[in-house]
Amino acid sequence: MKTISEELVRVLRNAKNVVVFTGAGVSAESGIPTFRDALTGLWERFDPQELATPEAFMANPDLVWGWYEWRRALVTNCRPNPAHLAIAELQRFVPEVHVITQNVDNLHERAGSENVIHVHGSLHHPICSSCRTPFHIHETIDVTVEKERKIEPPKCDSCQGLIRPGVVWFGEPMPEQPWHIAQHKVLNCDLFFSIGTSSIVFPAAGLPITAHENGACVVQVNPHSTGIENVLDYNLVGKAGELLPQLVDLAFRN
Ligand code: BV8
Ligand code: ZN
Repeated sequence: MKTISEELVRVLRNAKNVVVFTGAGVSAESGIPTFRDALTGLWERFDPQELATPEAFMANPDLVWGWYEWRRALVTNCRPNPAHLAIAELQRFVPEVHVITQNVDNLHERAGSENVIHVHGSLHHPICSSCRTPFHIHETIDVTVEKERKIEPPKCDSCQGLIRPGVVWFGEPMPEQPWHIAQHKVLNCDLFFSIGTSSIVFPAAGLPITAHENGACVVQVNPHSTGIENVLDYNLVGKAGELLPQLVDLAFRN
C-alpha cells in the first residue's frame, strides 16, 4: 500500500481552494465499470469511441439508448463508495472545494458533494435530440440490470424527436457553462486532485496540465500510470476508495 507522505498531508491541511477532478475510476469500487470496461454483453464488440457518438445514436438509437439505460440502471442500484464520501467530507475542512467530474453518474451528489461540475453531462438528464428540450425520465428503471438489451428511446413531448442521453459524445463540444466554470476553478485552485481517470480524453484531460502550469500542487490517485506523471507533485498509486479516506483522516483527524 502506498504510504502517504507527511508533506502531502500538510499541503492538504493548509489548502484553501481544492479542485477534485474525477473519472470513472472513482466509481469503480461502487461496482460501476470504468468507461473502458462498460462495454460488456450486447456492447462488448464496440469501442466506446464508436458507441458514445451522435452518429452511433442516429444509426442505431435502440442500441445506444439501451446502453445508457443499462448504465443508468447500474448507477441506480449502486451506492457511493468511500472515495466519493471522502471527497464530500473535504468540504467540511477546506474553505473551497470544487468537484469537476467526467463521470455521467450521480454518485458524487449522492455522497454529499455540492455543485458538482459535470463536464461530460449526466445519465440522469436526457434531452431531445432535435429541440434539446430536457426530458423528465422516470427514476424507476424498466431495464433490469442483467437484461442488457436494445431499448427504443422515448419521443419528445414537444416535437416528437428522439430523446437522447444528456451526455457529451465524442466529436461534440463541451457544455459551455460547466466547461467555463471548470476552467475558472482550475485557474484559482492551490491543490488539484486527478482521481481515477486515464487522462486520455481531451479537452478535459488538459485540466491537470492547466493546474500545474498555473502553479497548483497536482496529486494523482490511480492504481495505474496515466501519462500525466510529468505534471504531478504527488502520485498515490492505489485505489481511491482506500487512499482518500486515509488521506482525509491523516490531514484532519490526527
Ligand atoms: C471535442 C461521456 C470538439 C459519454 C465521454 C484534442 C483536443 C480536443 C478534442 C480532441 C483532442 N484529441 C482528440 C479529440 C477528440 C476527443 C478525444 O479526446 N478523443 C480521445 C479518445 C483521444 N474529444 C472529444 O471528442 C470531446 N469533444 O473535442 O469536441 C469540438 C469543439 C467544438 C465544436 C465541435 C466539436 C468530447 C469528449 C467527451 C466524450 N464523452 N463521456 C459517456 O460517458 O458515455 S468520455 C469518457 O471517457 C469519460 O467521460 C471520460 O472523460 C473519458 C475517459 O474515461 P475515464 O473516466 O478516464 O475512464 P477510463 O475507463 O478511461 O479510465 C479509468 C481510470 O480509472 C483508469 O486510469 C484506471 O486505472 C483508474 N481506476 C480504476 N479503478 C480505480 C481507478 N482509479 C482509482 N481508484 C480505483 N479503484
Ligand atoms: Zn423535441
